Amino acid sequence: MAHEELPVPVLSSLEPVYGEGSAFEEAELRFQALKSKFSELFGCQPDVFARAPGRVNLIGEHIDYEGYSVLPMAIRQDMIVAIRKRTDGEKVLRIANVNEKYEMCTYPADPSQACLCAFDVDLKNHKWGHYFICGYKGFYEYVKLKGIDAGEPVGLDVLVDGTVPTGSGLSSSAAFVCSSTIAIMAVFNVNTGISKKEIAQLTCECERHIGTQSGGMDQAISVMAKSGFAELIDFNPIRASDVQLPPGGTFVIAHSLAESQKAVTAATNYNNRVVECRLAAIVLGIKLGMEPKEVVSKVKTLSDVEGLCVSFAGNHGSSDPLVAVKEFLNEAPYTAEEIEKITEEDLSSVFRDSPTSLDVLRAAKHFKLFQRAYHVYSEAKRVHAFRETVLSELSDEDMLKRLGDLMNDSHHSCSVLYECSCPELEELVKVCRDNGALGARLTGAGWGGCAVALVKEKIVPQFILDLKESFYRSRIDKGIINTNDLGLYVFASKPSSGAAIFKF
Ligand code: NG1
Ligand code: MG
Repeated sequence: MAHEELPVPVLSSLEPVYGEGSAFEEAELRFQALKSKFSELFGCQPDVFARAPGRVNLIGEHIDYEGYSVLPMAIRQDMIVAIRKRTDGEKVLRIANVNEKYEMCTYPADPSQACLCAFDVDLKNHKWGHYFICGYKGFYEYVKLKGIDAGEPVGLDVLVDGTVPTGSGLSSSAAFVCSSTIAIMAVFNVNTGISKKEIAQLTCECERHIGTQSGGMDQAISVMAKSGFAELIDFNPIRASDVQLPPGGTFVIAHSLAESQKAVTAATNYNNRVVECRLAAIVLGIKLGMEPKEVVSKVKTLSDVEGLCVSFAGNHGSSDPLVAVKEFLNEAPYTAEEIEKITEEDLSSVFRDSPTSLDVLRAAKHFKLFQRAYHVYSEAKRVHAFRETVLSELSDEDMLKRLGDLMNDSHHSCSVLYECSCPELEELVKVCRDNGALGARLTGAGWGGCAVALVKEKIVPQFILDLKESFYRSRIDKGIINTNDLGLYVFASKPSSGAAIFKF
């Protein structure tokens, strides 16, 4: 357990990963199709396959990068990467997709040239293949750091098959980065003796090459998930503890049909919130007695100053960081100048080592420190309340009700304090609740993508039908989606298994 490695099943035994029945049959067909498409494209068989699942986050949004625990589960939708080393001496990476919507991308095999302008994210040049290159660059950084000899870079042929909808908050990006990284490790025979935890850490760093200042939730759950369990994921160091969900409840995932392109909107959305949280932590640290110079170099996240907040609140008869937030942060948004008076340093100098943060400073007019910090500290508590509820002696009925309430509170906080919802998600969450969900919330980064609803198992089929009528019908009539594709946009989900390497 302490040093668990990735499973490496043989291709003829997909059951441990995909389960039995229709999921298994579907997976067999996908692997067969992938193999024949691979030979058609590249004239030979792949050396190895790797798969990594997407995830739904049940609770704990936008707090992983602040160092707080989150509670996701892996879903059955995944990315499979087929890969082989080229034997023709061509030092080129060819990355193709079974879905012809994605054109083949090529990159030089030299990792220092495999252009991915992480620090100059060129929006017009954002190509889907970049996510593979995240894994590729990260792999070479890793072997260099560890002194592992992976040999001279060689050309690679890669074919990808993904079933995680993109831009949906279900972490297609992490599924892609994880499956790519693992496939690369496997094709270079560098996957033994490395723990899942280490791979989770590595893949998280890999994905940052795309230019988002991600926390590690998505990669951790994709790599460490176990079938049948959600996981409480802790950070610094990464750890996963199984969470058995109560019987009688099912999580239904529904797409708002607003696509969130996180890599493209990073400066105003995702990275903006990471910067606001850092600023809130710095201001709190100073207000709570740290020297401005010291705080800027030491405080990276809100969890770094929680200790100070709690001792302050403790003096006031409470052990709650929210007390310090209310006392020391203004509800009105801060300008950069107001913050600089407190930090006694220019913000451009505070963030000089982070080009993506400097992009945020250029794009932002003001910073909502109170709201972001209040969300993070309260959401961190809700994650623990969720876990405690699951472990409690409550009846199944009361337990499900309490979990639903926590999910609703989480959504409210995401929507009002963190402002990462959007009109389509607001409508969808309301429709879910109106149709009997015990709780519903946006999941993942937000600004589009999916909602997750907790629904009593016995009403799930009716709930999905109702959602189809009250949310999707008008969109079908307008031609936004096709009736036949509805199953891709709304489905019940069970906790699925994590990443694996498949050999012949
Ligand atoms: P999605 O929804 O997959 O873009 C992102 C981050 C997570 C986490 C959530 C918000 C990446 C790869 N993932 O997820 O780490 O911060 O938002 O809770 O950036
Ligand atoms: Mg993502």
